[in-house]
Amino acid sequence: MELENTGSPGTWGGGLDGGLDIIVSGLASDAHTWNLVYLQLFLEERGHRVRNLGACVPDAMLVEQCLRHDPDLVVLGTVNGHGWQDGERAIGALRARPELVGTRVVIGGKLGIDGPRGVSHTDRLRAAGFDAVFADHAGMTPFRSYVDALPARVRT
Ligand code: B12
Repeated sequence: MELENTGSPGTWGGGLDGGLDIIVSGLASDAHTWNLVYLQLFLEERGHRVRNLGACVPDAMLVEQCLRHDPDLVVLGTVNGHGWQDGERAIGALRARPELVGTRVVIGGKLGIDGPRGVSHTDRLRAAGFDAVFADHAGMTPFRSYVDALPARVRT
C-alpha cells in the first residue's frame, strides 16, 4: 500500500526547482517499513519529491507505478535478507519494459544475511541491471553523494 506522502516539496513532474521525482519502494517479500520512511525523509530534506510505495510491493505494481509516473530515480530499500533475490527479479521486470530500460534504478539496505561480507550480492545486483547498489554497512554517505551528483531532468 502506498504510504501517505505529506510534505513533499513542489509538484511531481515540475522539475523547475532542481529537485528530482523519486519513487521509493520496498520489495515483494519485505515487510519492513521504517527504512522506507527514513529514505523518504532523507530525500525530501534534500529537496526531492518522493512517492513512497511502501512495503511488500509486487514486481508488477512497481513496474506499473514506474510506467505511470516516469520517475527520475527509483530507490528500492530492503532489509529482510531477501533483497538480493527480490532485487534481481524486480530489476529484470523493470528492464524488460522498453520504457524503463534507461530509468535510473538503485537498491540499498541489508541485501542479504551475511552483512558486510555480502559483496557478491552487490556485484550480482549491478550485473542484473541496477545503476548503483548501496549496502547498509557503508552508511548513507555514498548514497548521498550519488543522489547529489544527479542532474535534474528538464521536462518540457
Ligand atoms: C522492526 C523490525 C521488524 C518488524 C518490521 C515492522 C515494520 N512495520 O517495519 C517485523 C516484526 C515485521 C519484522 C519482521 C521480520 N524481520 Co525484522 N527487524 C526489525 C528491526 C528490529 C528494526 C528495523 C527498523 O525498523 N529499523 C529502523 C530503520 C530506519 O533502519 P533500517 O531498517 O536498518 O534501515 C537502515 C539501513 O538498512 C539503510 N537502508 C535501508 N534500505 C536502504 C536503501 C538505500 C538505497 C540506502 C542507501 C540505505 C538503506 O538505511 C536505513 C537507515 O540507516 C531489525 C533489527 C534492527 N535493530 O535493525 C530487524 C531485522 C531487519 N529483521 C530481520 C528479519 C530476519 C526479519 C524476519 C525474516 C524475521 C522472521 N523470521 O520472521 C521478518 C521478515 C518479514 C518480512 N516479510 O520481511 C533481520 C534481517 C537480517 C539480515 N538482513 O541480515 C533484522 C536485521 C534482525 C536481525 N538482526 O536479525 N522485523
